[in-house]
Amino acid sequence: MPKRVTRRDFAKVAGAAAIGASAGSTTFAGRAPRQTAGSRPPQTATRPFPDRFLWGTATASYQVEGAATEDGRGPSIWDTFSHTPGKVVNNATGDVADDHYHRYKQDVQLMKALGVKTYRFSIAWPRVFPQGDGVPNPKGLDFYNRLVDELLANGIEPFATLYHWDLPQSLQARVGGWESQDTSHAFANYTGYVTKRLTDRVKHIFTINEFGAFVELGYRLGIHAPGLKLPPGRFNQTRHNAVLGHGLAVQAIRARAKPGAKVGLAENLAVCAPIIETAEHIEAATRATRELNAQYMTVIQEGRYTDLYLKTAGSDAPRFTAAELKTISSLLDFVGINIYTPLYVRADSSPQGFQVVPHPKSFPHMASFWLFVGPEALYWGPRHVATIWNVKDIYITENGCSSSDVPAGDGRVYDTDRIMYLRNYLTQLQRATSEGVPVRGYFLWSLMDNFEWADGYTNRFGLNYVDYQTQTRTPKLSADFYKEVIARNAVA
Ligand code: GBH
Repeated sequence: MPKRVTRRDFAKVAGAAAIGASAGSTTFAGRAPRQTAGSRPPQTATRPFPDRFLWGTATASYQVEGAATEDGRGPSIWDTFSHTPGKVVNNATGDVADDHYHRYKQDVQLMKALGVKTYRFSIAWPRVFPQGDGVPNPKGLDFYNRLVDELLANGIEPFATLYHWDLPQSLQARVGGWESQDTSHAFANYTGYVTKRLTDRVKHIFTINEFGAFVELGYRLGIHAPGLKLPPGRFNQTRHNAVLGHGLAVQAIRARAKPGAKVGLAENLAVCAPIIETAEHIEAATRATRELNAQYMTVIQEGRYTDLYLKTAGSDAPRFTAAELKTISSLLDFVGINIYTPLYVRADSSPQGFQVVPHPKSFPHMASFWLFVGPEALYWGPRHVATIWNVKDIYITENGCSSSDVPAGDGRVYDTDRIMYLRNYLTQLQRATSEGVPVRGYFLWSLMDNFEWADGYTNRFGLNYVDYQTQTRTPKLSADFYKEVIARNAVA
């Protein structure tokens, strides 16, 4: 009796063949290519990105640096939160993370190997002002001076974010963090200090990363630092204080920057994709994008809260002055949007005129359960920003995904799912740029695996695999893919 081939056997054989092929198998060598239309190489050259498109990668201070108590760094709310048992998966902390504080030169070489032209990093406020305000700590800023110099020496343009969630713990303890406008003013002060010292070399500054994440998760849902669940009135005021901090920072940057420095923000816009691309659904998705970003991007762009937001909040609406709204909507030089997943919207007969359609249970997602695969987000996100607010310079400041990366026998990670995700998303981004949507660059999240906030080290987003025991970095297959995209300036 011949042995029955089970599904598992079949998968093994198929898997072995796949690895063989990627290692340069010669199985098909010597065979004359058949001259059919299908045997022509894929026409990627017809799907190029604009000239001088800026390809980059991104990270954030608390997620990669480690060195939590070195050179005078004060504690941040993420030190406190991650050291509170039960808040982060496996009680992981960013004490060491990727040890990037000590290994930044090696990490710049990883960027160089990819061929990226730019790198987006964030500055840890508590390194520069250990108490959040008061006496600065020049040794803390020195790290960023060294990093910037190393990047420039390797031909990589630095883009710096001033706030990626590591609020000085002292401000949280003394004034309640973003619950108080003292924090908004302290942020502007810190911003001015850094701007004066870095903008001779750093020409692109982002104020704040993702209001839509750190305010909501940290002050309403309690699953990020500082872990609060504020009632609606206090919470809406916290949202307002955060965008006010952004506006004050824009003014501080304008006042202290060296010539040629530009300012923007990096927001995780709620991107509404029309469920079907018809005029009525597109109109509904556009309206939904304005409304669902009312507390952050919309007020920053328009200088007013939407009627629907204020009406829905009722007596819990934030208190604000006309002068504050003017500050919040200070003109920006560019807009950065972090895009991972869309919301699917359709037109309906409700008063608001749209419905967000929930995902069915079978909707595919990446390793993070929230990361539904919706490549159209990278088309509709920048397109909405350009059409709704007439923005002329847009950057995709984050896009990428988590995969259940496991090193194979040869030590490499064959993350075909990440490549699938990236190829589909980049195809949609190219669709946008080919229609003239003014996207100037793209920062892939992330250069390497890192501390994924409340998920600890369980979800990996890197192009480079990090062995946290040895701090070894190994390029994944997706690093080869991204390198090819950059080299061709086209989807590979
Ligand atoms: C970005 O946020 C962050 O800027 C970056 O630091 C992070 O590493 C990266 O994404 C990957 O996650 O589990 O229900 O709490 C992306 C927007 C908003 C997505 C919060 C995850 C948490 C969902 N994030 N969301 S939940």
